[in-house]
Amino acid sequence: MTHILQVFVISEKVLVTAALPYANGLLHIAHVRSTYLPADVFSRFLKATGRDAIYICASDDHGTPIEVNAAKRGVSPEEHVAFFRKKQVRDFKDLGIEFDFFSRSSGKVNREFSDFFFNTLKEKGFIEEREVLHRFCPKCKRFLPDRFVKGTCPFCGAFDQYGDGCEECGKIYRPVDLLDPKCAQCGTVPVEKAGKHFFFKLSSFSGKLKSWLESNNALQSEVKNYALKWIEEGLEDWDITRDAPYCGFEIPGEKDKYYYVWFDAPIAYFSSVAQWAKEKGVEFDGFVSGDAKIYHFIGKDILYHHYLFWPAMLLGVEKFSLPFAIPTRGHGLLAGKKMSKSRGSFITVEDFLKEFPADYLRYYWSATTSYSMQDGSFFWGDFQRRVNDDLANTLGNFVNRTLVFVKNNFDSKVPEILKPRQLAGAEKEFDAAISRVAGDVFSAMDSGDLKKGLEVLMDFVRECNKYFNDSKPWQLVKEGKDSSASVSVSLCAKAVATVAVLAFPFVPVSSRDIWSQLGFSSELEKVKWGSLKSLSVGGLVIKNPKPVFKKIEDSVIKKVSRDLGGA
Ligand code: B3M
Ligand code: ZN
Repeated sequence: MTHILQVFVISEKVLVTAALPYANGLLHIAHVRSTYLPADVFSRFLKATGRDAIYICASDDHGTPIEVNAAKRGVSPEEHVAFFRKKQVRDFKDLGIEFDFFSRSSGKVNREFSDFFFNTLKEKGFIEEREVLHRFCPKCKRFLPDRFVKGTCPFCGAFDQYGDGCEECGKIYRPVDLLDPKCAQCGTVPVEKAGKHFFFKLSSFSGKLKSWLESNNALQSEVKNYALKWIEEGLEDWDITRDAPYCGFEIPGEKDKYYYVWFDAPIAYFSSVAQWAKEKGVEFDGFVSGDAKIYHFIGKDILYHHYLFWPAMLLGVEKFSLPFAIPTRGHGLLAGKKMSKSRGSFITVEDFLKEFPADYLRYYWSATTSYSMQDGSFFWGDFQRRVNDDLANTLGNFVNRTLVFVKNNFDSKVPEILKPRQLAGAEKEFDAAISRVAGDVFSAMDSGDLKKGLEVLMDFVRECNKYFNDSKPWQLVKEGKDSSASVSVSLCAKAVATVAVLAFPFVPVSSRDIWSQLGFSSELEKVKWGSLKSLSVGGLVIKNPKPVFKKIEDSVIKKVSRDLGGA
């Protein structure tokens, strides 16, 4: 196991990405759970533990739904994308999701990268032209790609599935494979038409993908098994072409043919890094090739694309590193139901943040989302309980009682341990616990288990409260035992500082508040976990202590569950 102090001196380059949100609607809180929040927590953690990490994302500006929705709104796809992109950027900012760079998949650099991938794969014989049948709606007078045709899954028989893949069994297939097809817009039974398309020869990568999956221990075995099963069942070559009208990049040298959105979207991970590197004046290669560690955070509905298509493209191009890990989490549900716009059951980030601070949502999802494909529900009652019990009564309470005690008994100045002396008994144990906690949280989080990391931290906070109760500093003061009182209080203050540093990836705004109430003027985000051992709090002059978290009243929960939905 790597020790935290060793990590502090390594400066490996790490690229963290989050699945690109379609610029085609408002972000809802389920998106936050599976992808943006864990990636944000993890990249904050990496930076705080001495890694040279960047967190990159972009808007996904392509695909048929964007083209159709833009037409419905009577605007151009560019205007449509710009409208939603702007709102998403605002929501991310309000949530404290801090990208180093947020690009767009429709940008010039991504077009260049996409053409590079296409041309390279074609030259190497991994892309070939084929004459295939497509579904065409005679009433809407258009080809029916992906989500524009609905029918029965050819693999598992699930009804009412889209043309690009099955939500029940997770398999990806072509619209033409779907049984009992109907145009998703008008319900007409489509006809078949022949046309020329480009195919990426995914099937020729089966062996290489298999050995990559099997040899990579940082991939979750649960997810890996899905991908391996699909390889075993036989991979189909992948149609990467879409016909006009389509919102995407036109394929060079072709007319009315576009790259399928899933071809250029993952490429935007790298083209965004290139733009970031150019703006920063740093080297691009180090984050995408050689020893670079690449983490792609995704929701489980897009694992086929990330565990098979994208690595195969990389294996074909032979220029970049393959993903080190692809942290995959399950869906966020609203009281047991899938949050989705089409089903009308979702809470937007915008609406949520009108009612509660971002840290409350960050805490709730971090505390309830396991590092697995398991779905998890948002429940208002559970949310209220966790905010009130964990944040207000446990974390907030420990911070506040410590600071108030310093204010009232030590003239707002955190005491130095009066007479330097050996710590003994409970003092010694608590001091050891303070020194240990960073390493324990580190071990959990470094393996990707952010929920476990938070649990370890919250257990420590409970231990802090217990120490405060048991050491009874108020009684020590009353009895004139100043030396013991100052030991107890300075240990608690050190624990408060440690908690602020370790909680920062999860609840950054609240952690900053704690840090500054404690009297630090330095920037919390610059504090490395490896420096915690030498952190000194003696002599800090605390600010007027205020509760960091507010409890949520029952009446508020009643109101929001009525207004925003859920249970
Ligand atoms: N734009 C969003 C999704 O399917 C899609 C992700 C692209 S990641 C390269 O969740
Ligand atoms: Zn199916």
